[in-house]
Amino acid sequence: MTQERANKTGFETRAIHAGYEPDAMTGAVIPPIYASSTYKQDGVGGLRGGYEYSRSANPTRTALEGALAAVEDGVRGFAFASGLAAEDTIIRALTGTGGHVVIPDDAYGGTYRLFDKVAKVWGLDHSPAPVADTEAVAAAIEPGRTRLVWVETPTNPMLTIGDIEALATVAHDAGALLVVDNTFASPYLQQPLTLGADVVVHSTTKYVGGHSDVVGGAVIVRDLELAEKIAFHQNAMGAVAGPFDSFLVNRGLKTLHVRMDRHCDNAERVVAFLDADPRVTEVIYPGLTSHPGHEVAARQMKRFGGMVSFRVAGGVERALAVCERAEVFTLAESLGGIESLIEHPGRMTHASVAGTDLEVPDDLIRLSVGIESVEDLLADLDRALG
Ligand code: P1T
Repeated sequence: MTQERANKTGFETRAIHAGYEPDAMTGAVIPPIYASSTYKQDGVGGLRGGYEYSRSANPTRTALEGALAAVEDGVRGFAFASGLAAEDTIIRALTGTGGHVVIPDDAYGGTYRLFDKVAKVWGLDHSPAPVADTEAVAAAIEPGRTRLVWVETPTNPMLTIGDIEALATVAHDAGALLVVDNTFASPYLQQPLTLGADVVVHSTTKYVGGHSDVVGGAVIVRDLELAEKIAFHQNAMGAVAGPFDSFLVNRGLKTLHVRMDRHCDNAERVVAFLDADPRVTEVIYPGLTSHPGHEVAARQMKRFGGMVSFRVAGGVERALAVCERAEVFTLAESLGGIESLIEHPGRMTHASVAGTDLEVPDDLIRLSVGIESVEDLLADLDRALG
């Protein structure tokens, strides 16, 4: 299928066909792993297909980048060595010293660390604000100085929902850009660029890769001016996804929709189980009508995702014991893979935000609900809760 045609198809068709047409010479249906750092030139500057050196462009990465742009409805996608490498590139490409960014007061601990311990040293200030409260985000913006409004929705790990359309309006009114970390939703459930965001970032390590076998990141933008800036910095800074990793992430993306539907099915069953259990004091899931962001989530997401957070009676000791007793849920950081994971954010993924505005409750447990038999997941949680 031509790319022009692929880009006009449904989500599932784009996930499978966008970014690559069967190789002209061999007919290879899937993008080959081009393990070549450099490319023969037909005379000085005579590049074949624009390929010169694999930091600048590599055909396996190009295929992935085309697919990423297509599934997020952007003009161009970029693949990076990790989610944090993607974030760092956005920060450097779209802000400057003396600038300011509004960040979520609930976000992946590593994202906060990047702003607070790295970008700040180079002269970029930040103000944390609650993404669910558009007015509070607006109040944190410093017109003329704020370059980016950065949000996660749902957030990690509290699953707070921000109204992307409304946040885009307040960012744009102040001359800032809206960046949405779409890692938790995945492009199948939510497409922030279609709601007014300017930049989407992913840790493709998670749902896009989907198999816990690769670390990667992505940036997708809605206009060509932003694409130029990101492209320049991707090449100038060099934190690119290698061809083997690009292959794995692209392979994962092709089944995102089927995996994601099962993640959602299983998460809904897990939520119903936990919600009815007296050993659990609070279940946090945007699909619950009691969740404060439920209506916004229902408007901007196709379904509510595979991430579930909950709090237990008995405080931190009980929370740690539940994490340690689980067997089908593996005790590990990360999320979005086919296997179920359980973790204690306060001591694990969010240890770096202890003592800050982003600190998380110590009786909180985060689940990445996988696609195993749901009965096994429920029995495991029942046993782990003790
Ligand atoms: O780990 P890396 O691929 O560099 O991605 C960083 C990142 C960015 N954004 C969000 C929302 C994330 O959740 C992450 C990584 N998160 C974990 C490793 C975790 O267990 O929460």
